[in-house]
Amino acid sequence: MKQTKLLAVGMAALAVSLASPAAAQQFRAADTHADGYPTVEAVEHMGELLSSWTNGRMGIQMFPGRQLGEERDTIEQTIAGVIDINRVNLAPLNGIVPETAIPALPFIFRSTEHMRTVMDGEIGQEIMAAMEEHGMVGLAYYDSGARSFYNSVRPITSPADMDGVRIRVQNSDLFVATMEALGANATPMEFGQVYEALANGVIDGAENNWPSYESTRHFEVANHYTLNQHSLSPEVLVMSKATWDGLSASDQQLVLKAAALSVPVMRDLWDARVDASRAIVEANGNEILYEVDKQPFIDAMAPVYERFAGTPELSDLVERIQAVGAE
Ligand code: BDP
Repeated sequence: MKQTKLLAVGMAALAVSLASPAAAQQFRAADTHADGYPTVEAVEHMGELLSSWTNGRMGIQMFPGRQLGEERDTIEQTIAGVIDINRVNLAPLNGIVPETAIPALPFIFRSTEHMRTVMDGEIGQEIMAAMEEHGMVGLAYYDSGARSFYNSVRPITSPADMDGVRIRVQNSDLFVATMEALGANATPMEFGQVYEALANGVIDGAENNWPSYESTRHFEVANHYTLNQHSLSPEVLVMSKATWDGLSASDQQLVLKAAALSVPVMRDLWDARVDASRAIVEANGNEILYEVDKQPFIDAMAPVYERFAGTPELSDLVERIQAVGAE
């Protein structure tokens, strides 16, 4: 009897160890977006690559939809080594890594092509390198389209229309300053709280790209969308430095390779999702201003550049970005 029991325990232990080899490493990954969002799918793709290359020794366990918290919390947990991989926008990193504010500056990029050329090149690498002393290792940049204003009060046709409008922004002083330079009242708030705040009238509006405006259903409670495209602030995929340091050099290379291969996957999914989201919002009958004169918005940004790119190093970075040739 005793022996049978021991045998059963032994068999069970064997089954567990076969199912999950002792050395298996499932990186815990966080994303504020729900299942099916392009960033979530891209990181899942990265996990499949890692797992197939290593026979399941490395992989990714994705926690989408804020299961591990809002972005500010997940960033803290990533730095602490509790979360291994985190996909966030650059904006909530602005207060931790000053260099990340530069690609998030309003109107710094001329186009998506310009943004991709900069972020995929030397400058993007430099900004990732700056994250390391803050406990994060940059793995890849993803697209985030263009952020534009939406609100429930009136169509925004010029900065004058922003006067006194209460706009939610990400947890970034840069975004607060951007709204204030336009005369709006900025309210930093976590992404997951915005729908309710819009619905209850605590705020009048927010700013985001097509897929976020649609997937959050903000478009149902904030009818006016103006495509002023003030920020192309990209998404970034980071690994906790604590996790990274625990990997062998060859595993680190595999992680980087899988992340790099997830970028074109993300971008294809993104382009399709932008079209799909736009179609949903248009079918809802929202008031969308496609063409807006950006110049008055750009002109109002001088104090923002002065404050966030004021040091010689950061203003040099701005100039180098502007000098990068792309459409
Ligand atoms: C979305 C980004 C997400 C941010 C969100 C926000 O993908 O990372 O959390 O905007 O506005 O576009 O908070």
